[in-house]
Parts: sequence; structure tokens; C-alpha cells
Amino acid sequence: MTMSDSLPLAVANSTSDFLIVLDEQGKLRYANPAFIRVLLNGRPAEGQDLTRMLDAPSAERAHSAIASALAGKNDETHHVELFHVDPGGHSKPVFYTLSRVEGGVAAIGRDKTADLELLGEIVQLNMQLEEKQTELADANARLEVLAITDQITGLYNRHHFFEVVRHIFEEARRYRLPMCCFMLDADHFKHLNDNHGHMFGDLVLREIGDRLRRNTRRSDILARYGGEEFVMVAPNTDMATAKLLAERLRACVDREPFTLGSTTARVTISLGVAGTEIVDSGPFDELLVCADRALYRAKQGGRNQFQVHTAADAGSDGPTGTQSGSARAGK
Ligand code: GH3
Ligand code: MG
Ligand code: MG
Repeated sequence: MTMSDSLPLAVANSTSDFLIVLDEQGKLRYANPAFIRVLLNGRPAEGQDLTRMLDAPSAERAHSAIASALAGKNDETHHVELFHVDPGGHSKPVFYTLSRVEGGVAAIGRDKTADLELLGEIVQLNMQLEEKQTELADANARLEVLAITDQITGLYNRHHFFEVVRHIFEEARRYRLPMCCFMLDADHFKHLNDNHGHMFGDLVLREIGDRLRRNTRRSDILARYGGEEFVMVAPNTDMATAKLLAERLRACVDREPFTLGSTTARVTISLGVAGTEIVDSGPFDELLVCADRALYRAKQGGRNQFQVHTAADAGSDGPTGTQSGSARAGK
């Protein structure tokens, strides 16, 4: 029995939590050593008014919490956060749980400073985390653009071209929409590099890309296919329109010479065009192969021109039946 009587006292003496008993006027009847050490700075507790140790809003809250506890039942608890102010003006947040006891109110308080500091650290860490997440999202966005872009021209790369076109091609087939595919290849590019250097060649590739982009619709899918070759798909485009477009693209490269510093050179391109009007079954690759064959004919025919894959070509690989447009032919 003695043991069980002294046990609560031992706990009250050793805990770092604050333990107090208040009379009905809110004056201290008892305070444990932690309360005396931390909140009374070693001064005796008895008879001291709790509310005088608090800032004004806390004193109000303490009054009403004590009143509620006194009015409540024995096993009811009331919670309140109170700010203790020391003579130096520093305030310490303490979270109290109050309950009614004989002749007054007992309160257990816990110092919230450490919790608030921890909360501050968590808020800080969260902000840092958000910053990192934004950085990561930006880096990912940049990576995504890099992954689909050709470095020299800024056009789509070959891989992304196929990704985009697969979907458009399937839709064209399904709804029987006309669609044309263009293969474009710079003429005598090896000579250009040999005569003016690789850097000039790169500049010309970029400028060709710009000119092609300026002369196509936003809905056209334009990409660098590799080396000095480009590829383009024009959705919703019939063969008659494709021929006009092919000529426009040929002319936009031919029209103006290319200049870097003091170096100027004239560059031309050849084009092969194939459309779903003629190649009306099979996978996209077949359309591409037909466009490539037409390009071959354009090279054979003297370059700086376009050739179109026609119905007559469907059964043969020869040049019979191809339609052409070239600068020399006078369009
Ligand atoms: P053709 O008219 O028959 O197409 O002749 P061509 O010289 O353009 O064709 P060929 O296939 O013989 O040579 C292509 C040249 O394109 C060779 C290569 O040095 C050049 N080339 C390929 N990729 C690049 C590149 O990224 N930058 C530069 N500057 N040149 C490139
Ligand atoms: Mg070439
Ligand atoms: Mg080539």
C-alpha cells in the first residue's frame, strides 16, 4: 500500500511534464519540481496565481478552461494551450490537460517548444522538398523535350516521328482520310561539306529545317530522318495538294542561298512523295518505302525536284508512270 501511495509522487517528482493542482480561484496549491524549476524559476509555488504567469489571451483561456473543468465531471478532461511568459518576456507554449479534483483542478502540462521547433523544421524540409520537386519536374520536362528533338535542327527526331505518325496513320486508315508522306534529301551534301566544312553543313541543315517548318502547317509532322534526310507526314492531304506542297518545299530551299559569315552556297533538295490514295493498304512503312523510291527517282532524274509514287508504280519499282516536278521542268 505504501508503495502504491508513493508511486504517483515519485512519478510527479521525476517527470519532465508539468503537474499542478489549482484551487477554485486558479491559485497554485501544488506544483511538481519540473514546473517549479522551469516555469517558476525555483520560486515557491503555493498561492501563486497561474493566470499571472501567462500572456493576456492565455490568461483568458486559462480562466474559462478552469471554469469548465470545475463545472464538469471528475473524469472529464479539458485541453488548452497556454503561453507562459518569463520576466525576460520570453514565452513558452504549454499544452495543458485539465480535470476536476476535490477542491480544485489538476492540470498536466507539456512543453510544446520542442514540438514547435520540430514543426518549424518539418515546414522548412517540406519547402526544400517542394523546391527539389519543382527542379526535378523542370529537369524532366527538359529531358522529355531533348528525348524527342533533333539537336541540330530542333525538329522531331526519327524515333519521335514514328511515335507520332503511328497514331495519325492508324486514324487515316480507319476513317479513310488521305495522308501523304514525303522523303526529302539534300543534294550533293557531301560536296558541300567537303567544300565549306562540316560546321557550315550543320548550319545549312538547321536552316533547311527552319525553311521547311515555315512552309508547312502546324499539323504536318516534320522530322530529321538522319544525316541530310528529312521526312514529313501531311495528314488530311490529298495527292494534288501534296504536289503543290512538294514544289513549295523544293522552292523554299532553292530560292535563297545559305550564308554563314563570308561563306555562301546554293543548296537544293530532292523529294519523294507517296500518299494513301495510291498506297491504300499495308503498314506505314510501306508508304515510307514508296516515298523513298520516288525520292530515288528524283535523284536519278537530276535532283532539285520531286517525284510522286503513282498507281502505275504500285506493281513495279521502275520509273514508269512517276509524276515529277522540278525546277528545270518548269513545274
Ligand atoms: P545526293 O545528292 O545523292 O544525296 O548526294 P549526297 O552527297 O547528299 O549524299 P551522300 O549520301 O553521298 O552523302 C551524304 C552526306 O551528308 C555525307 C555526310 O557527310 C553528310 N552528312 C550527314 N549527316 C550530316 C550532319 O549531321 N552534318 C553535316 N554537316 N553533314 C552531314
Ligand atoms: Mg543527299
Ligand atoms: Mg542521304
